[in-house]
Amino acid sequence: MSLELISFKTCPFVQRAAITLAYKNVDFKLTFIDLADPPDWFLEISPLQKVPVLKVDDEILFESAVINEYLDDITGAQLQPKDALARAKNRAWIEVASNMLGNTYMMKMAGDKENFEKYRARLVSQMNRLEKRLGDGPWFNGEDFSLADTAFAPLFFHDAVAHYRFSVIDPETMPKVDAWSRRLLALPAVKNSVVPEFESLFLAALEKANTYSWTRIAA
Ligand SMILES: N[C@@H](CCC(=O)N[C@@H](CS)C(=O)NCC(=O)O)C(=O)O
Repeated sequence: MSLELISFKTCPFVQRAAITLAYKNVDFKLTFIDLADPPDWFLEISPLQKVPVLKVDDEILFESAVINEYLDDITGAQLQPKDALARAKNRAWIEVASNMLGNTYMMKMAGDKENFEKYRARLVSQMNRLEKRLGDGPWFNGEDFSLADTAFAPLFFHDAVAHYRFSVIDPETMPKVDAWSRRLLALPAVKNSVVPEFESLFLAALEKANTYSWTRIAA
């Protein structure tokens, strides 16, 4: 079976799949597209016209959470709880992570301080809720590393961009989130889940869109 992951270089949702694949040592082909000018073949195969798309031989899968569950099902030791309720709760929290990724994007892409602060406040409140959900770790479910970890890792990766310049994690009030985040960022599968030029591409996008976050970096 051949696996091909269709990617955009700064997309955190693609990063989830890349982390799962690397963590499980699975070989795959990585194909980059430019979302500003998507090729026709991509528009043809992607129902929501979004990345990630996973090609499994000639079949098409989309949606990062679904792709990760499939990848987990077909490879190695399972990264999902066996208990049905625990598994469902993990899925629900992965959805929270998706929402938080959306708020992170909206915060960094905000054109003015007011919108930046609006999305920042939403994220801080979500991080506080996450802090209450976490146990003693080391991972989201305790001892067992899971797809919840591979789904949240890109959020923390983006939180750390520009030397934590826009981090919403307060180590004093969110010690569990802070420790979990740093543990995830230290994993090779997470470190190597983006291209080396990730940060410069991301910052260039902030500059190009004339964002409030860029004016703060440039000041
Ligand atoms: N719910 C989707 C979200 C994927 C997503 O938003 N991808 C963005 C890039 S990071 C995208 O392809 N955007 C293109 C568009 O919306 O036209 C998932 O989890 O896979």
